[in-house]
Amino acid sequence: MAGILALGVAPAFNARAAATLKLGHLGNEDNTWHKASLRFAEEVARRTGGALEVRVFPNEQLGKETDLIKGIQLGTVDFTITGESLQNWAPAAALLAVPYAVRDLAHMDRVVEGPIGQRIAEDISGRTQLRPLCYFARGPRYLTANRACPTPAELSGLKVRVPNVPLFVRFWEALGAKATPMAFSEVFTSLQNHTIDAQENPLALIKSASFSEVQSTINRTEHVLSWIYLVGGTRKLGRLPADQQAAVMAAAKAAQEYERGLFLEDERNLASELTAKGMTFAEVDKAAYAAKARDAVIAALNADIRPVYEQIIAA
Ligand code: 2Q2
Repeated sequence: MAGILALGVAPAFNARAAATLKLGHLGNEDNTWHKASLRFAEEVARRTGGALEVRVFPNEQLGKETDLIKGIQLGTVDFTITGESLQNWAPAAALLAVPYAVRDLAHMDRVVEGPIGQRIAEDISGRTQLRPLCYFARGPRYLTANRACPTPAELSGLKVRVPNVPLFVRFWEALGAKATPMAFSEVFTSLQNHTIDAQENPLALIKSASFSEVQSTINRTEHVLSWIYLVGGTRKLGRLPADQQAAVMAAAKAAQEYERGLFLEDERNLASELTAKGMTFAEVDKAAYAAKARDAVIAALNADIRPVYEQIIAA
């Protein structure tokens, strides 16, 4: 038997062997992004009869968000979860996360699933070689700090970490803060050693990253409502047989539906869970935040995407 395997059967066996694809993201194991990624991997395996295996790496283990984007372009990583950081390659990706543009979840779904979302996704695919496969809704972003910031006046000189998103830098600078771009995996330690004073994120990431240990106050800024894409490398995906490509797309849709259930459940509980961990919610004058940053936000959008911003507001 050993001889037969060595001579004739091995190639056939190889042809059936699983190809392994890698998915890296910044959330930890408790985050819905991770759970949805695991579901995506299961669905891909099931729908390809095990021919494709997706390995999932949380916590920026496989690289920081920007490195993962570059890794997909180079072909060393296959999938990640990303959004407005893609504005460094595709200006339209800024439209995912314009401060005070998307009003609620229904508005977000209309935008993403309609022609505006299609235009954004096409711009991303065309300019980055990353193809959006499905999207996950996110809760509003809140400013956390060790004090209440009811109006922009309290932000003067405050060192606020932002992701590598030029639009966010402009927004926080317009509000008077010192915006500091930094990878997500460095935020906890930087808050702990006071390299930065504050950060801003949806409650889900505030909780899963344990920011309650280093930040006392969640300011109800709710300044950005955005979604995020599960993306795959256009080139690598394009080389898969058509049935496997279809399986990956179907698996992504299944992961999206699964994540939405987890997201809604999370949103119901996050505020009380964070309060139980000792964080305090502080009211803010959102209109004052929005008004002070409005001109800077519009100026930060490229002229050719400004009309799309107007369409988002009107949608
Ligand atoms: O704070 C973070 O790093 C995330 O919430 C980012 O907003 C998010 O990953 C974006 O950088 C998406 O491109």
